[in-house]
Amino acid sequence: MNGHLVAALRGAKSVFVLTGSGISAESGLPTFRGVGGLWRTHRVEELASPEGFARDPILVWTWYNERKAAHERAQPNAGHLALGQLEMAFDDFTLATQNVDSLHLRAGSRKVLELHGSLREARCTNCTARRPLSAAGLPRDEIDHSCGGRWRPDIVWFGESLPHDVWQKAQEAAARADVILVVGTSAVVYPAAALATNYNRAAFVAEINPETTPISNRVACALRGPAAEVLPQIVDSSLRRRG
Ligand code: BV8
Repeated sequence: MNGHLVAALRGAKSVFVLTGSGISAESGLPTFRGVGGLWRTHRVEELASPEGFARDPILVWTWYNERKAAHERAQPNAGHLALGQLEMAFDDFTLATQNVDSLHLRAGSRKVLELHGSLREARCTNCTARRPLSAAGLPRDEIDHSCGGRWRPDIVWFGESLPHDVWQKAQEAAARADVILVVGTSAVVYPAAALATNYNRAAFVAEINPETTPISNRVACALRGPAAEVLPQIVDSSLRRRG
């Protein structure tokens, strides 16, 4: 295990974690851009954009209903659980996730910022109404809302801003962290990817990812392995005999 990272965590007061779909890969959920990734078999513009939704809301809900059902079948893995443990060891801990699968919450993490929303609810395009999504998502004959708007997934699509308060908190947490863990993200989607290395020159940044990414040359250490294997090792080594 990387001794520098363990030492940095042992001495840290503030920890920030950024996760992407890679941390859920070992829960059986497909990533976006890897082999078999969702963006390899689907067209992003048609499915994860306001224009795509306006053009074909039934296609978009069909896709999100399938993903919602997959989320329900999935279980948090050892990587999610390890981050839940790490959170309990620090008063100042923030986990910002790009994932909409709720697996961090199901793993017991509480200090979670969902940068791109979640698939727990739908919201109306025209009014402030919200409704919970069932395990199967939204019935496709209920897409229209009585106010004249349409129910849409409560997530952030391409070209849409991140929720203001969530984004604010994420920037502040990244800026004050002593250690930043970047787990399971290709670091190509902004502004989320900026949290890894753009807000804090002093933090010890570690990337946990089997592959290299555009930020790999800017991190202090890279652990080239699956999150469900690497994170428990990091957490065990760092929390043992921590003062
Ligand atoms: C914004 C929705 C501006 C939810 C997602 C040109 C035109 C238009 C926009 C842009 C443009 N250029 C740049 C932009 C901005 C755009 C962007 O960044 N585009 C990129 C693709 C170029 N960003 C936006 O549009 C954002 N909004 O900028 O607003 C604005 C400003 C002011 C006013 C108005 C507007 C909104 C971005 C959010 C988009 N929504 N998804 C959903 O459907 O899920 S993005 C989508 O990508 C997911 O949210 C996902 O989380 C995110 C990032 O992907 P990753 O999680 O990193 O997944 P990926 O497959 O890519 O990588 C997985 C990694 O895991 C790999 O590295 C792999 O090696 C690793 N891995 C695999 N197995 C494991 C593992 N790691 C560890 N363990 C393992 N076992």
